[in-house]
Amino acid sequence: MSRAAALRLGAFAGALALAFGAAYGIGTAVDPIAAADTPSQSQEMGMSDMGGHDAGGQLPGLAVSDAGYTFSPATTFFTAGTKTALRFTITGPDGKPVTQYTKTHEKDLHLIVVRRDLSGFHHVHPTLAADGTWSIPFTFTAGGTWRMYADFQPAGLDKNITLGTDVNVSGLYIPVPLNDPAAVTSIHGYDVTLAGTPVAGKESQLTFKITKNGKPVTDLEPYLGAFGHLVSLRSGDLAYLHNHPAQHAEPGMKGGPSIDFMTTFPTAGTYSLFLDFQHAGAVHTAEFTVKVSSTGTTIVPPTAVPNHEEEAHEHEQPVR
Ligand SMILES: [Cu+2]
Repeated sequence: MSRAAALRLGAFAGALALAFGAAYGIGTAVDPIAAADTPSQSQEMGMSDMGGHDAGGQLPGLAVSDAGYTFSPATTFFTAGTKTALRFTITGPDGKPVTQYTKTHEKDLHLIVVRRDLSGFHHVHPTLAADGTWSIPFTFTAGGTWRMYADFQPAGLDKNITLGTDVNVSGLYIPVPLNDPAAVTSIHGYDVTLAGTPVAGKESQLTFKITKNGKPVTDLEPYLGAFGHLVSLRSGDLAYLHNHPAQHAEPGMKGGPSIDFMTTFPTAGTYSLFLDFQHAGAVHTAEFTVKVSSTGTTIVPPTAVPNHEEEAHEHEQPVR
């Protein structure tokens, strides 16, 4: 909106330049540009309104406002490396902050924060104040345009909503390319393999298997009502996919080494998958790049224990 305002201001300045241009002998080049920009921007907005010609209609996470609910951050400007508070409200159809939620995956609201190049993924759970303000201390690790997703279900609504907004973080920005698609990734000494045959537009099962030092991990701890929590984001527009764990987990249960999810990738394309799992009291996030085709591509996990040296070379991401 402020950009549209700036555009209008630009057009106004252009008109002024036109009015006084003759007297001051300055060009009028600004004006045609502003005039040309205005219709192209409204066309663009019209396109995004039609949005969901993907299978399944408008995908979650692409809109800041949907079904009468709006994601309203207190600010969208931050500085990298500075501890700050992420503060926002979800306003309802009555224009007031929502204060009552139905828990999904054991929480009233899940906040996902990731830079638009799909690096720096965080999945956190802010605190709700009585007035409907959500907040959580947070430090953006680097500059760039980041995206925040609020994944929640308002009380009284029979469906889950995921809204997204971009935020601007000043600081050093070096874009990070996605990892190549691979069936194994490593995080904090755990090796996680992925198996499945994702097909665009069809529900398919994804199976993650977790090992440590070559041994299957059989005492995964429940995390958010399951033995893992999976977020998938589509590369290109950062659409947000819901993934449903095939098994439920109660406190005290032990799981692993395999965790299954049912996922529908709406279209062919490249997706980033972020699997959160809990073991020995700590939550770890394994990242995968998955290419999805309309005919189905089988992801074959390696049969042997991963070669750590080769992996470090290929993925450049293990943190040990
Ligand atoms: Cu969550």
